[in-house]
Amino acid sequence: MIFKFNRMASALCMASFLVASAVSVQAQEIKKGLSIAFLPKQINNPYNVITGGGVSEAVKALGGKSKMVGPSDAGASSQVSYINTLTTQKQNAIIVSANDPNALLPYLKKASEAGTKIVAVDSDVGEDGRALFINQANSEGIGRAQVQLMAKLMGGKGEFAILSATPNATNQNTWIKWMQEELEKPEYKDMKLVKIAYGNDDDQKSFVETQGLIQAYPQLKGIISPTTVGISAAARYLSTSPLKGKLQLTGLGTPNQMREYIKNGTVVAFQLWNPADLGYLAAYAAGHLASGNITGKAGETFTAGKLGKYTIGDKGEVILGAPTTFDKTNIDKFNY
Ligand code: RAM
Repeated sequence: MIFKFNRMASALCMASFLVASAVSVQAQEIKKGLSIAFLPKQINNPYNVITGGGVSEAVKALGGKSKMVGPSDAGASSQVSYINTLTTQKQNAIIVSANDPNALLPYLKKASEAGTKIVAVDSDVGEDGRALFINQANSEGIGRAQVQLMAKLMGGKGEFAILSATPNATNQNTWIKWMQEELEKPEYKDMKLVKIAYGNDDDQKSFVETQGLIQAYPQLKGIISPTTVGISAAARYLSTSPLKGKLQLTGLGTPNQMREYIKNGTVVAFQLWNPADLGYLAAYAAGHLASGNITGKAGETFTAGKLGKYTIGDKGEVILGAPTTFDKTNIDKFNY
């Protein structure tokens, strides 16, 4: 009897194990035919275009339909009408890089209520507005590394400024907060952050702001521009200025936009991650959410095609990986 019971119990155990593993295998499958939209900060920023390329590559591999829609300026509320349209269209998921952490919240909530899954990428919205935030790298690490690099370039001494994106950008503001924390350390006592200027992720405005910083602070030794639009505009300005090679410029840029400035000695080093991988990862995350495989809880895992397996961290954050530092020794190995 006991023997029989044990056999029955182990058969039941085995059966439930098989069911459980079948469920977990099936649970990782992404539904075909999903519609996944990417709403970047602005559509005419090369960085966003590369991220969009990663989204569309992944969605294609998943057998879904993707599109990239968005404003031509990175204004705080210019993304709202796009969210509303995508909600009406009943997209399965929206991947959004926010120009403002709060301005989009009520509209994203409405989209979620209507059944659209929300994934923030690159620049977060408030935690209430999305299930996941796909972050390019650890925000604290990005901020601190920018100051460390600047210190090395300007010999730890002198005035420097930050040329940021828009005043409300979640990502830049978070990085700047960590830059300021890093600057509290005694080793930076001879460095002074004199101004945070905003080029609004607009090429012309960033160019003019660079000129303004140089005029207002004649002793300026460096500029950190943690935006691909800002750093390339500042590099263009400096490349024809007598300060070329004297005023140190670093920040976050795409290798393709910065290559000529590295080669002609305007810039020594800068950093970034692969924006295409960021979009690719966000699209897989969106696919898994829309298929019910994950909900955004810390500890859940999912696979992202060629990028492998990811685990969701606290507050629904998923980190792509560590950034790369580019200089004249490695820039030619990168094409994005
Ligand atoms: C710009 C945007 C983007 C940021 C990069 C580094 O393209 O502001 O949000 O992540 O720079």
